[in-house]
Amino acid sequence: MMLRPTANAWRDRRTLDGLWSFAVDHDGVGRGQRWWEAPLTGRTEIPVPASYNDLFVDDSVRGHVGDVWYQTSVHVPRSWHGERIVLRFDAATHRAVVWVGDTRVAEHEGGYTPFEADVTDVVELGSENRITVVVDNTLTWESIPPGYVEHTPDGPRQRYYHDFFNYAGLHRSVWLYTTPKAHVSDVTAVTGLDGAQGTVDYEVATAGNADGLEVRAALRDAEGTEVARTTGTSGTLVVDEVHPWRPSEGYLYELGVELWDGGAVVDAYALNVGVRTVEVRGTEFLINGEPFYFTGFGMHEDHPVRGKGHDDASMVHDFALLDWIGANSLRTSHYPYAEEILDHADRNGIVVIDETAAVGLNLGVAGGILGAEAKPTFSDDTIGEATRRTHLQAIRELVARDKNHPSVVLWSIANEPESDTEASRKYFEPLFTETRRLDPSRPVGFVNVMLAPADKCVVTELADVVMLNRYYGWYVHSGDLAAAERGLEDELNAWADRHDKPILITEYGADTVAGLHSVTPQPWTEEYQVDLLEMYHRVFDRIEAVAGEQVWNFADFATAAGFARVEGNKKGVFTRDRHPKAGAFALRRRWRKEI
Ligand code: BDP
Repeated sequence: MMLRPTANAWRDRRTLDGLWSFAVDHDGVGRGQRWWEAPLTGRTEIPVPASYNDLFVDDSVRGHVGDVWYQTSVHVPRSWHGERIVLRFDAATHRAVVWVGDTRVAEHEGGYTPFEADVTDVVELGSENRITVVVDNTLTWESIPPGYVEHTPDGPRQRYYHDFFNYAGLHRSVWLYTTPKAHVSDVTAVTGLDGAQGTVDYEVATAGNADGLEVRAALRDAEGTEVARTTGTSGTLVVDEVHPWRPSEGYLYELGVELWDGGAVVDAYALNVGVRTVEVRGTEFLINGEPFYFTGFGMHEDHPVRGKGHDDASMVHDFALLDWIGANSLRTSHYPYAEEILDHADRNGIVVIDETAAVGLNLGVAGGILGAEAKPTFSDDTIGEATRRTHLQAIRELVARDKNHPSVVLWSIANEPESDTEASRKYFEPLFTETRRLDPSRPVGFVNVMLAPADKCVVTELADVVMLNRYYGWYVHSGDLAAAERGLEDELNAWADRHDKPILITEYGADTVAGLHSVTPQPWTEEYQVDLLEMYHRVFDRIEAVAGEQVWNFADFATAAGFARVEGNKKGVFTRDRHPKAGAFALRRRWRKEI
């Protein structure tokens, strides 16, 4: 529904990234006192994009629960007169309200998908415009991910059921951009392959009195040569001798869409398209009709100092490490990542499992481990109808944003929810139905937790693939890899017997403190991480239905404080600053087949 801002002969854009004013609303008074009506007092400066938590050496900011305020001012050029002007946030975690001057222009729930406001009639052309955003990081029973606030004698504390730090703020870019009044508002491209012939089925939505205008679509190859053209708001572009998008080879065409009024183009938008197919057949996951075996990681958007703030330098480096280690895929655990990352995956042929922020919908044992109170998962007082509405909206926004990325081959609608109760099945059934309705072209799955094995899980039968996170040798049979190997193999065989579906191992791994060594099998050492990974690989290679392995995690990452976490989760095969542990070399040997 929401095309990314672009600049061409008909459109313009400017980023609002940089230093903004910032105020933490410790007493929760900003909304009542209408802080958007004046310059923020205190005037701390903050970089956008970044999480605010780790920037200031102040635990009351790091652990703040509630509102923080961002403010900047932007000059809107006079030359934009007559255009439609839009203010867009690539993400505000977890919810935000936006004002331009004194006018409230946008409000959004959900920390990892974009939102925007048409501000054409609000901005003053040829002058400075004040933009104020209040960002609320509170997790509730109505948010995705869920959580609750505990009121303690020392103030409010955010509790949650997922294992990564609740970073918040403006994590991604902010844009002011224009489109013509009559404009292309959405493009959907679904590709097909038939021998050497490729097809691009496209659909264009228009807005702003565009009825009666003609839509023209053309496809150009990577050299810029036009290979197909047609007219109409929807249609099929056919490419002979197509160059498909393939894992490890991100060949892209450009789909150019133009809006014509009589003899003139009035708007144009260009989209990268990779021609590929995805299909699940029996226990095989097929890309372009060929069996694909996933190698790679569950990742996190997580870095020192800026937390979940997107940064191109880190992205390029992380992809270079994926290439070095021989990974062909990643999962956007446990929330939609910045769109820049999907673009980069498209171009580099990295296959993506695209996940919603529905993590921690499991308030039993898992909650206990993470330091939040164990409660019934699905109930009127916890995860209920309101949560599901937010979850549905998160799925809609994810599919709308990412539907055109060739790298995205599978939707993951939740990570490790409760899935062994009637209530869980009732909760998830409509979510699967809606995801398939929104995008019939991709398989849909969810990630199963160890507490719901094959004979107990009642949600996996709704999914196209089996996705499993398993911790034999870590949370169970700790330090005993022989017992772990038997446990893992028995369990995977049980899954393979019950479901005729590909099994993707979406998590396996061991916490490892870089530099810790032992000649006997000791959890937390580098040797143990290597031994554990190699044990899993032996088992995977013995079970035909296993169609992929993604290690938990690519790199160490920040979590809430807890007795099982050493300055965060240490299951990375790279440290948080991206130095390899021994496990990284072991994976490289396997995945690159180099001795
Ligand atoms: C799984 C979760 C992941 C955790 C991991 C762990 O999916 O987010 O970080 O376990 O415990 O339960 O390391």
